[in-house]
Amino acid sequence: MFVCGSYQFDLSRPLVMGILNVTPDSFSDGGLYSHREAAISRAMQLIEEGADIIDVGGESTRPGAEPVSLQEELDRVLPVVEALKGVPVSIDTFKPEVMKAGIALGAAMINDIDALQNVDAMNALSQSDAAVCLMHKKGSPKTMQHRPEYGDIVSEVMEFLGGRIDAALTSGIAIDRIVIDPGFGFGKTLEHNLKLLGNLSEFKKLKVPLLAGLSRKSMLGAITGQDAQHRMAASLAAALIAAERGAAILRVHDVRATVDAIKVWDAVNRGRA
Ligand code: 8Y7
Repeated sequence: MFVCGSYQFDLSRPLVMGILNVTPDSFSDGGLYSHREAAISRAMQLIEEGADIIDVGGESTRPGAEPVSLQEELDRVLPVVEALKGVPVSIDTFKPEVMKAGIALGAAMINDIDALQNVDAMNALSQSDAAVCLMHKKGSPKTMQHRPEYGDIVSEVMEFLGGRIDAALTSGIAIDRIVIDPGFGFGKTLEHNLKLLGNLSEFKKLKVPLLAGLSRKSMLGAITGQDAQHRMAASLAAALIAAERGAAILRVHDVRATVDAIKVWDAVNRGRA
């Protein structure tokens, strides 16, 4: 059982987490009001397409991205969280203030690319009933793609995540609220990413649900030669590979297509639709 605020998921099939970027570059029509409305209607569309959780992000964490001020991030994210009461919402943030304010407005999960390494972030979670995704990255979004090096990537990432699970448990976060993620593309070369995906089932040893974020990532561009707008087929292939290797949550842009792909995968595993 995965407990996410007031929601519970039995994980009998992989969950689909729909990505909702609330950044000016993700909606080209300007103004804060229309921008907000566009984000909310996009969230409703993702739910209608079958998303189990909506991951709302107000700051781009793509390689090379510039940081956003706290106030700007609060202004982008909180109205959307508030409008999505009754929907399982995750907030993609590493800022403790955004975590606290978002949880107070009903967010069920925090997706922290910093894996609660900030003490205030850890406290924000331990004083709540929200779930948390602990993600591995090497370096900061600005610098992480500058020649990342590992000995054995799978064991290094596992060791990090195991340590973060222990820290979260020690601070009082229940095990059924913790999810881990190897952080595809965050300080990893193509080879590193391929090794992590190929060996994803190793992470099951850590005994908490696994989240995989592969949707439209540059590793898929490197494999197929397709630009980000034309990576849906590659993303579906990657999502199914992750599911086959034990991913419990798939973080994706193309919700409807992923839900259909998972239905086929699940029907074959069960021997019935
Ligand atoms: C991931 C993520 C991004 C991921 C988790 C993108 C915020 C880059 N990727 N969070 N965030 N896992 N947990 O291409 O892989 O979506 S941003």
